[in-house]
Amino acid sequence: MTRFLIAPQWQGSPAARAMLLVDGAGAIAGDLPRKDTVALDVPLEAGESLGTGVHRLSSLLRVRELVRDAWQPGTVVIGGDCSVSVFALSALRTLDDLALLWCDAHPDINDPETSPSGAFSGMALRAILGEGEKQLALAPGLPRSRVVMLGARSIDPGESQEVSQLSLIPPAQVEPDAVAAAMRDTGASRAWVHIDVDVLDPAEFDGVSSPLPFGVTAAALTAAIKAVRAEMPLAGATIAGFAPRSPSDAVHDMGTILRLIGAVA
Ligand SMILES: [Mn+2]
Repeated sequence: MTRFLIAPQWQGSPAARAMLLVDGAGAIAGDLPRKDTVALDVPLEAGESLGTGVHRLSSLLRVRELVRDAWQPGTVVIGGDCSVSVFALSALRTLDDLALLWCDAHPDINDPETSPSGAFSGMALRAILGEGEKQLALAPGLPRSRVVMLGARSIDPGESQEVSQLSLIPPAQVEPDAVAAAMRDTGASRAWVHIDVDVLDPAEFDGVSSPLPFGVTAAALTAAIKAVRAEMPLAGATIAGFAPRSPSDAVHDMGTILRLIGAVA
């Protein structure tokens, strides 16, 4: 049985309409079994950077506290923006035997110095590696050798050096055996699957802040996740970035969302 943790949080997003992430989390929550779903009472306010290079840091720290308090093994965390993966991984007792499959159109591997926006979601993976703003970085961080990046196709100039050090699977090469092999090669014995829904191709998925062409199909992604699960158990998963522009748009995408949830749950 899987438990779902809903984090209707937007404070890490660079998008002009970041609050749509709150609507997206709510829409997903409405389609999950109520008895297995816990919705966090995330504050709506922006919060402050507290003198750091991370916008809205005070609110992000509060969301992290909420996620940690509610965390239980085997939980699927539903965002919100990609920051929720940092908070969920910070709740794990250890990252020692864990590999991370980062499925996202963006590497999210900026630090406060390279970030074009100051938005923490674009620094989320860097924080998981234990770097960037100290108040949010995991300590110890996950080694780069245990990250597999799937579907990235919008890489900031300040990120390319970092990305070149990771195991990379471009969108056109998302194929079950290749993804399973990349995860096996990390030497880890369990996996975390992070999915920003913008990894999907805009031809089959609408509800994201900045759609990017040449993405992954839901069929390819779910087949890849299935192959990974045949290799090693999941420690947990995140589904982030759902930002439908209207309730009817949310309905349009919900079949795909539920398919992704089915793949990780
Ligand atoms: Mn993204």
